[in-house]
Amino acid sequence: MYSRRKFIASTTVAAAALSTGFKRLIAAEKLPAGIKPIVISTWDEGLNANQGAWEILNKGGRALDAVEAGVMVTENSQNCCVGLGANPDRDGFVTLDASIMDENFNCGSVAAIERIKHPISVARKVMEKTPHVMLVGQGAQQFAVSQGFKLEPLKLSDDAEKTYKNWLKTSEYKPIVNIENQKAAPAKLGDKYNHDTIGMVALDANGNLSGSCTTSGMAFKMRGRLGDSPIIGAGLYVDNEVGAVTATGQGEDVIRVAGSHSVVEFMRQGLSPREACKKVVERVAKIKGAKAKDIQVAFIALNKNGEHGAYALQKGFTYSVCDKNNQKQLLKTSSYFDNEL
Ligand code: SD4
Repeated sequence: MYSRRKFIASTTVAAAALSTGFKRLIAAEKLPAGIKPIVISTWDEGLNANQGAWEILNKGGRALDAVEAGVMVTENSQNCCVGLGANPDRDGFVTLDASIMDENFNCGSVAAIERIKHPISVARKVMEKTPHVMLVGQGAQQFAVSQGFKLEPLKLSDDAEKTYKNWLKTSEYKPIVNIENQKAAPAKLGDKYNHDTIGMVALDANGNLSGSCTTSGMAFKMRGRLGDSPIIGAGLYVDNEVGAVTATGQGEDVIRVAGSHSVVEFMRQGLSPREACKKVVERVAKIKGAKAKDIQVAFIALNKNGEHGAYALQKGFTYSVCDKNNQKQLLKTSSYFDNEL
């Protein structure tokens, strides 16, 4: 429980950060919660994405529409590598994965889709227009075209091309912990190498939850590799009676523990969003043993009451929150290793 004194202190810090326009990291555990509507999303890029969602939530709109519009901001962005500007797989193709889920267990996803600017919107069409949950590869692309999506040119962005050429010199596949928040690329990789995923969950004014996740997956992955993001229950899960969760980090290790679904189940048992995320991260750490040090896995969770929390394996994970009191909050989370809070 938050004391009134702590509540005032933390809102004041957040308001001060806002009024000065200063992007300030706030410890998630010190924040009040329980406000609706609200949207939260992964990493610093979530600050911008949340604005897209907020335009809808603020007018009393549906969480589903908000989480689609929110991550489209990131898919559109020139400043990060979600979407067609992203780094390619090891054969030089940008392949995108996305998933979406509403308040009624309706869900849709696309995986390894190419030349489509907004995979999240194709995922929504899969959910709404087909009897299926998931379409992959060429079939997903054909479906997108049949729904009026334009095929974009088969060309890497200038940044991705440069990064890919650098990578080809060694062709070493090695995920980098927290690469999403590194503004400067590792020298050997190129100039711009700072994001590949955004996950978002929202609670609307009517008390309904929805979630979305969109990614280019791990840079230089094997052709055909899928991570957790398009897999319902792994990268994203929503149970409108309980909460909504999304994941980021090394997808293989999120899939292994049915990550987002597991977090929802811990919340169902009465754990707070943060505690539920922590349980699943601890499970990943146990399974990975000594190798857990080399990877990042993180979850963000929002429950039916608008309380939110997150937890990561490694320090350095951030998530972004937007509600009527604080439009642009960036929260740092505690972590399994080197707990920083
Ligand atoms: C994947 N989970 O494809 C994604 C990658 C990610 O921030 O989240 N990166 O495995």
